Amino acid sequence: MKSLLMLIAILTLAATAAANPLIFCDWEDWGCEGFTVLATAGQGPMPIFAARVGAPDPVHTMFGGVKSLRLINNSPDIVPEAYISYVYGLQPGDRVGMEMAIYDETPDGPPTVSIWGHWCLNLPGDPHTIAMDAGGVDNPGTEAGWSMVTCYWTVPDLPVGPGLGLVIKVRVGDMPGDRVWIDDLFVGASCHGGCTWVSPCWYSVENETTTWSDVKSLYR
Ligand SMILES: [Ca+2]
Ligand SMILES: [Ca+2]
Repeated sequence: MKSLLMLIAILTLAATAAANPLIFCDWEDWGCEGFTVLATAGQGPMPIFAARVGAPDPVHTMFGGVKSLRLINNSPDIVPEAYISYVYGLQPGDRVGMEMAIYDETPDGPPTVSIWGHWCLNLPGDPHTIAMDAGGVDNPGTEAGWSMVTCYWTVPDLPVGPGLGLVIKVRVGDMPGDRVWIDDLFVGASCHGGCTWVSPCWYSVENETTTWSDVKSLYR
């Protein structure tokens, strides 16, 4: 929770931001029924098996809920990726922040999990074209079980256009059958020109401002 509040504070304090959105996705029935991930990348027609699951699979319960998202590697030679959020309409210098719960059964070894991003010029229509790698965090968990992971990106000097944005993704390594779980995804951005956010659960539109209080009020 501390890092989440920091995420909000950093994005809110961005000096000339026109909007400070925050979207939330928890893969529960009320917001995400039928939805798992936005897209996948890797080998074959289904490089990751993505499913909304409940007990006995692990579920992150900090904010309530009975479901999480399970990701299983199905890509023999390339580490597959699950795309979980897009933010576009960005400009160089804008910031994007993300916090999410990750369940890694093996913090010191495979299966591995990474939170990664790539910059794209063609969102939302073609999220697979990579204009530039955006980096991320490898194996963020420090102990077996759930870890809250935070990551920030600043838009580099790329051609400005309506499709300039960030694809946030989860990499699941290293072998077919390896699995991780994620839950309770927050994505915020400081957008100088207004931007659009997409997640498997909710869609946010330009200039819509969703605050942490708004999110919490939906779950009382
Ligand atoms: Ca959940
Ligand atoms: Ca691991």
